[in-house]
Amino acid sequence: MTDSKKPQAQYLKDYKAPNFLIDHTDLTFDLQPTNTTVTSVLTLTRVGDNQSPLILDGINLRLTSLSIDAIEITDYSVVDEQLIINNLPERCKLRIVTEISPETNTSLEGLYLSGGAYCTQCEAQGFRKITYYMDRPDVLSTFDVTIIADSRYTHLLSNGNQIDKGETPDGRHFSKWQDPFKKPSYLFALVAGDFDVLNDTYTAKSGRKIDLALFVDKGNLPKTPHAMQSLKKSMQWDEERFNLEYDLDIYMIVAVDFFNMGAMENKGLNIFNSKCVLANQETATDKDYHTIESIVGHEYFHNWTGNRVTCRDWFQLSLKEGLTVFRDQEFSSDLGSRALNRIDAVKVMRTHQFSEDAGPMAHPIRPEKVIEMNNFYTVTVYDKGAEVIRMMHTLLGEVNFQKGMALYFKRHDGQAVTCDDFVSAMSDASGVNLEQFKRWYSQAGTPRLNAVEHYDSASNTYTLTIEQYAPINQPDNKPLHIPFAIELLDESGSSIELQYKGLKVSNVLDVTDKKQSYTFENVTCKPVAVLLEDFSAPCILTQQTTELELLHIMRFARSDFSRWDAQQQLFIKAVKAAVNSDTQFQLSDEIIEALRVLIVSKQGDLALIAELLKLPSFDTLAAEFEIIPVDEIIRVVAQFEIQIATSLNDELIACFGSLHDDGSINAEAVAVRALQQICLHYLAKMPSTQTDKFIKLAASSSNMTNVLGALSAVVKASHPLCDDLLSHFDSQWRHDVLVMDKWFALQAMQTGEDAIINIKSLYEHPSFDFSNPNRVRALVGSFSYFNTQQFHRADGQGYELLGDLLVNLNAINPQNASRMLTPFMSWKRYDKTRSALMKTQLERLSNLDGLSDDLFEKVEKALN
Ligand code: B3K
Ligand code: ZN
Repeated sequence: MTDSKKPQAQYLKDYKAPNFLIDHTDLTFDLQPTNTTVTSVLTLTRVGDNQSPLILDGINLRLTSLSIDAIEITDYSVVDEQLIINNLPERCKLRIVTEISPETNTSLEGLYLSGGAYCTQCEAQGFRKITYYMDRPDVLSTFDVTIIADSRYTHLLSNGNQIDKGETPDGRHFSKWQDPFKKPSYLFALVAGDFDVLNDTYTAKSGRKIDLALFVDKGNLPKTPHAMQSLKKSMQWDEERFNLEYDLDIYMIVAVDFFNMGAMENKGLNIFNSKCVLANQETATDKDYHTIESIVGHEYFHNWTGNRVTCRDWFQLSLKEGLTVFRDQEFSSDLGSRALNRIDAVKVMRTHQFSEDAGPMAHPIRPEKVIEMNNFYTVTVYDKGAEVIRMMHTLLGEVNFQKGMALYFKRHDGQAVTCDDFVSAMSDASGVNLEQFKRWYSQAGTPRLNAVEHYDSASNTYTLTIEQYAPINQPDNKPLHIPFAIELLDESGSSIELQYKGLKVSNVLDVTDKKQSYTFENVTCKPVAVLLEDFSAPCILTQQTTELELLHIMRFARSDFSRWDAQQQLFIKAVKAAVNSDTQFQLSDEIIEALRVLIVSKQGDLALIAELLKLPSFDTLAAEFEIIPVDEIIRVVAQFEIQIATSLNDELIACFGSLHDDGSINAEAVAVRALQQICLHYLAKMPSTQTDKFIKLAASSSNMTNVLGALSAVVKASHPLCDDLLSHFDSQWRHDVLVMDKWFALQAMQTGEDAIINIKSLYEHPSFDFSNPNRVRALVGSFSYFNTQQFHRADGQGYELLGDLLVNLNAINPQNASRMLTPFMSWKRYDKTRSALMKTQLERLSNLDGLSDDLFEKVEKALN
């Protein structure tokens, strides 16, 4: 690529306010598969100096007419992806007519026709694929939208309220929508299709009645009640916890099969990936039910955090995403188990976010340089962004945090603002100084903390010294403001009150310096310290803790999250010791005994026990090594699992046999299934008549969680029942693509010499489709993320499989391709043979003709 052809980066520091406002946008769509006409009338006001031209963004548009105040003009230029018009009056109406081809748009961005429905996706910069526009989030406009289509598209939907509908003289029909709230173009939506509809209503706290409508493909109505319930719960929760009420008279959700992400929060008209809406007990797992509730909540919560107050520019994405993830996590925690939700969130941080932060795509939660914005919808912006909001919540407390939220809306409702504006509202409302805290927004990388403890029995004092280090890949980072929560346990497992100078003090230490010490008095015995309780900051902590101390924490910490965390540390320590040892290494008797107690006593939340029994994921373990010892980690984990399965075989059988769920999706039944599933995971490794019976029982259940638990257990154990059960599942579910995704994901986990050939042959399976992101992610995504043994084959065939896919996907759907590339980003962390093979695939992409901006940005970063 020559330099002039290289995609250009945008920088946060170059932000300039717009020269024009778009007071109103009037759009008319005449929908046709390959030649949809879009007529756009923009009411413009100049706000910049009168020399400045109007610059509109547009990609793949055929411009057919351009007029100002009803007079056709020719004095304009189209340069690259911009339409430039000079000498516009201070106020005018600009009419633009363009044509687009939704049917051939496979990028699933802009307006596209897939699965029999027209649908849009405009965030971040997809609106420019629909018409010429100031496609930036700080240009807010009211919208009127008219949709004209053939009558087989029975539902014609857009944002806001429907104000007209009828027939056209040529036998087609139309619908007209008006959105009274000003919004940026990325929140625009249009859907045209033939759907079944679930209608409901919600009465808001104020007494206002709101219509709710859920649109799904014909025949799917029985799978909609859970999503509708989730929506109503979200509306109620946001009123109760955040004092926020819905603002329009109708809230619509449409489920479509072809969608790049989970869902999109378009004003009044959310568009969802069907896998994030549709569920019944036979087809969806408990995890699916949880995900649906959380995503429905997430999109709903965006109505205030994202839509009413939006981002000034895309560098501020975490303003809405970090905050909204925090809100959806709190929603799930208030409605379900706080500990399990925290465990899930921390797993995401430790497996995906830490690795992103340590690799070539490392960026602060507010990035400073971007080539393709779609590449920045990352675990860093979303999940680390949510951790940053959570830290503010910890520093301020719930009452002050809510005061901060109220001030934020009072100041900025209807505006496009920055992350700094949010922090200012939090700080002004609470009186807490957050100046140093703001560094979390501008510094990339995971901070490392080292904790050193000292107990002085003569003075009964306990001193904790915390030192913070810049991440290895970000050596210039300055010390951060870190809320560091602790608990001290005595020998009997009771919590010791924290005292200093005779007074009780907070358990959240304000760490601000590079090195700081904290002394606590009246500590009458050497305590066992629970550090970074509840993962109070997204950091990597090192501390010298013995196995006995970790077992003590696992038993007695007041935070269930920290109990789980201690258990993870026990496993991690054991794996590391085993990897570094030449001899056969075993989990200690004490660890096995602790697991035995958990299974036998079954005390407390069974879902938590299930988590406590799981070994850490490959990625969590890999993070512990500079160069990832792939074969050793796989070997040691397999060895430990066999050890657990053998030593606790009787207990696991008894535990599985003693558990019964009532088939519902309440928390107790979900927990029972979770514990049964982990029992089966171990039991499948020790085939016996008894365990085969359990496996067959679960596999024939009418509950998908049980079925998938059995299938996953047999696949991972290469159990003799594996082939039969998989082929039965295929014949049973071929009619349901979403269920077949589970089957593809199971197939992707196969090991054995022919695994690669077998997986490739599934591209020919009637349910597979390269243009559908769900299918591609189910098969190839599961393979490259989770089938470590085959993906990292030393002969490079696993890498080649992913490389081939990316070459293919680059032309079909660059956004999906770029997401699928991620496993290659950490190529430098593998041994010489593997890293050279991965690099070859990256170079192959780098030399590809027509490489998309999405892939270019990541490939270039990876190789440099
Ligand atoms: N805001 C959308 C994500 C858009 C992704 C664009 N590539 C969904 C969400 O975070 O709620
Ligand atoms: Zn979001």
